Amino acid sequence: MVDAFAQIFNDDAWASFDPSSDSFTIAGTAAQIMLGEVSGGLGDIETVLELDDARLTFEGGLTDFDLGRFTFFNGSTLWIGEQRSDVFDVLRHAPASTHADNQLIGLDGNDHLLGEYGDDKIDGGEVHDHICGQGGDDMIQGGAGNGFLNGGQGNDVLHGDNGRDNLRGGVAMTA
Ligand SMILES: [Ca+2]
Ligand SMILES: [Ca+2]
Ligand SMILES: [Ca+2]
Repeated sequence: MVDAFAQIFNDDAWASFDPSSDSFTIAGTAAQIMLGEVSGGLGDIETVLELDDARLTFEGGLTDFDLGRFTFFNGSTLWIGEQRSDVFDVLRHAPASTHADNQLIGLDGNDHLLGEYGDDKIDGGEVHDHICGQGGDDMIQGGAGNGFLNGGQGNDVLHGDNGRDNLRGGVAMTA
């Protein structure tokens, strides 16, 4: 959190912090941010949130990341799964974000992830994930393991990564 505060005070153009609610407002969409784990000074895992050249660092890994503390531009949703098989469908689980550019991170487990009309960024993580970007120009990453990736409509970018993947850029599938 020390790093986070230093960054906020140095540059409040991209992120602002509300101490009364202990929450951050990010001046970018959930799909625009880069989120990843790094090892901190004492070998502890930290999560780094980056937007362009600015970054915030938080104690703990992605599964410890408290999503409730963040608000992203245009009502977009950031969602991170557990280390098991998760289902996340933007239309069902984040209906206010169906036209926003969302980011879904499946992590471990056979995840079933569905974007909606926005330009979504979806990363299945490990094992056999089933991902559909639906409308919009989506960025889809299968991660390790056999995946089923479907971009739906729009100019999508699909990365199968390791494993035997089934990639489809064409028409949206029915959920
Ligand atoms: Ca989409
Ligand atoms: Ca997964
Ligand atoms: Ca798409």
